[in-house]
Amino acid sequence: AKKTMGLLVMAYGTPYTEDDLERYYTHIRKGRKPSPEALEDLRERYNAIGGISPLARITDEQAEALQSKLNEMQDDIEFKLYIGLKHIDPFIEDAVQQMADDGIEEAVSIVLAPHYSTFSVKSYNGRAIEEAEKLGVTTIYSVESWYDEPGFIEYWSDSIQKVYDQMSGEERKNAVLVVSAHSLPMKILQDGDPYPEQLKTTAKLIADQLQIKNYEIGWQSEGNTPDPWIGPDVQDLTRDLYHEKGYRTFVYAPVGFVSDHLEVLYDNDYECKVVCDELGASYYRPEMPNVHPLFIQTLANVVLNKAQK
Ligand code: FEC
Repeated sequence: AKKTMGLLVMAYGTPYTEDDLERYYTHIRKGRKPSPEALEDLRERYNAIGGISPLARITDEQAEALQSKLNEMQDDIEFKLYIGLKHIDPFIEDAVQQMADDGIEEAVSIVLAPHYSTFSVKSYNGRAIEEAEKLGVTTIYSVESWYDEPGFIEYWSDSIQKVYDQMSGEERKNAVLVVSAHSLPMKILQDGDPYPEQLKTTAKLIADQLQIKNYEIGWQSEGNTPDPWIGPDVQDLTRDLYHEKGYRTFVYAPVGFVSDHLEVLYDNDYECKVVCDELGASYYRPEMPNVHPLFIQTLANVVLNKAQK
């Protein structure tokens, strides 16, 4: 008989309506309400990308596509999807509770973020496992990272190649690829967090595949807190590369993210573009994975591999 397994897909979450902004931001800030100014600043960023983020829709589409792909590609396991979000409902704990209510004994969990960090993936997986242990019904096998999966590298290489193909010969000659992920507070580095090394590996694999020599690592979207964050920030990096290395075409590949959302549509497509415009440089940003079949197939391979172990 076919065995049923839970498929716990975890992602960041985003406000569904403008009214959700404050509770969402408060959750990100671990329960501390943002100041009215900070809230207004965030509201303006969402307004600049059209009011709310497409992330909720895209996360659902990715999760549904992953479930379908997994159930299509093999006959031994029936995967049943549960979505658990980090900062808004349905929370990770809600999803785990639902699995327990449904009597799911085994599940594979995957976070829709490629690189492992104590701050991100570890906290998603930790919350899921803690809730599952409390309820005592479901054993969860957690995928920890997938930043070097061949299909993931191929997705980005193809997406970046399309951008280079659009350039004039002159633009291509002066182009640099900026490969980035979300910055995190520097303190994560003290305990040997693998996050920066994993980003470097993703960047190198993509650059090797494309035979691009001019590429750099950048960090983006750093938070509004007093601690120092990992750098260089992509905007500062852009200015430095323009002045010090003479690049005139900037291609931003935010490979630490997988969807069109605020941190890409605003932090790259608006903020980095402003810097490029100021400098008179060209701005390019390849398409995000979203529900691209190669990307979904890659996630499916990773989940299946975990399920069969
Ligand atoms: O709604 C949307 O479209 C955007 C959703 C969104 C994604 C995202 C991804 C990551 N974050 C990570 C870490 C941090 C840390 C802080 C932080 C703050 C924010 C704020 C918003 C926000 N993040 Fe986020 N992040 C998204 C949205 N993030 C909004 C609050 C306003 C601001 O600071 O800009 C700082 C928390 C603090 O103040 O103490 C740290 C990491 C990722 C990538 C991995 C993942 O997806 O889990 C890491 C998407």
